[in-house]
Amino acid sequence: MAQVRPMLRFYTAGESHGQALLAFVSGLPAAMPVDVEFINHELHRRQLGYGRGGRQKIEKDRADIFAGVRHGQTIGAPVALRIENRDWANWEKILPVEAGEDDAPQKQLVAPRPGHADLAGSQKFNFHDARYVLERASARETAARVAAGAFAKLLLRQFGVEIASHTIQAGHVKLGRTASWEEICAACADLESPLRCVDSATQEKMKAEVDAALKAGDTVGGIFEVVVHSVPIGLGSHAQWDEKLDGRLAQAVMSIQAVKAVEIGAGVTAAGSNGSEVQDEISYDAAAKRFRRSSNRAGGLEGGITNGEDVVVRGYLKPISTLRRALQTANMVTKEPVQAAYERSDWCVVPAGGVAGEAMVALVLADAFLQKFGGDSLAETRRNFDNYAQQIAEF
Ligand code: EPS
Repeated sequence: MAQVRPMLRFYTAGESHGQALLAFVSGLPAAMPVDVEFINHELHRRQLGYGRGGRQKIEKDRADIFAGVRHGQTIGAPVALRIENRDWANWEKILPVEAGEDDAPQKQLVAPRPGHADLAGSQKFNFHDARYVLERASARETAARVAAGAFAKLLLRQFGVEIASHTIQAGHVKLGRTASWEEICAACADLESPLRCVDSATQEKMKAEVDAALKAGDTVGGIFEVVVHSVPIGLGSHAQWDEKLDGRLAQAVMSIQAVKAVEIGAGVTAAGSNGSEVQDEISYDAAAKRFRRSSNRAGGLEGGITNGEDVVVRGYLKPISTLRRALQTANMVTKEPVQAAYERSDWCVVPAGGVAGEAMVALVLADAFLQKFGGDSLAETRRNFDNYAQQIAEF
């Protein structure tokens, strides 16, 4: 089953405790300005958040660009970048590239942690040690996605499209109201915000929930909401299953570690409502010469096509699978019942999940954007975009 060939492709490589994480981005138009400080700021945002483990105290994620960018702009060649793992200094002897001595230190993991890739991955790759599997399955990989996503954001920004996220649930505590675009942007700009929640009273309750989980040796999940503002009408298509942008966004966000459900707009509540309660009615504003919708329950997507309203995508994160109060498991070698291994871990990752969600949404939208407008240089993309904007204005 062939899927639409992406215009913007990206890959990541790298293990949590290897030398570095790598990201490759191919398909960006030439002469797009690249603000390295912005990319590093995005990486920094991903490292923040209440409920993180000790790793973020070790790392200072920064993108080292090796290819595709010269004199501050893209050159129409694939972009390659590296994010150093500072923790590698502590793992060099444990995970060397070369074949090691038999008595070299090892950190085998034979008591697979329920909920992680540990057991299924070990069975699939035929290792009786989950080390290699967990090294790659780790959410540390999202740093590379965020760096790739920053390039997608830089492209979209050229056309006025902005992406932000906020936390709408942590543990059992849920934000009980909608948030405005301005509030979400303010929460994103506030790097001191512990959970990136727009409502301070709710955020305090969320913090208490995270504290209680830590005390109990437990973890919490939650929901992040990614919002895309000033989206052009007409990205994605209703014409074929794999062209539908809602489906592509769902796949991208679902692929983020610990995400177990994705919602577009008010999709979850809509399922339990009547049709008259969930549609967004249409009117025409003659003065502004544009169509308007009375609400945005569709989350900016109708028929898999952007409709010009904000695109709203929610990622539902299960609580992190590593528990200090370990769960029951079976030893992969002896098959005896044992307690699951404990590896240093976070106990709440909702705000970081939101930053990874922004990156994935940006990559999908930038891809759909280039499918619609194409262009080998930014100037060509802009000509195509402006021409289409004229069509929409005259519709
Ligand atoms: C992460 C780095 C990891 C974990 C976390 C995400 O580092 P370490 O394993 O050395 O502590 O803190 O990964 C997970 C919680 C997970 O389950 O994969 C990061 O940089 O985001």
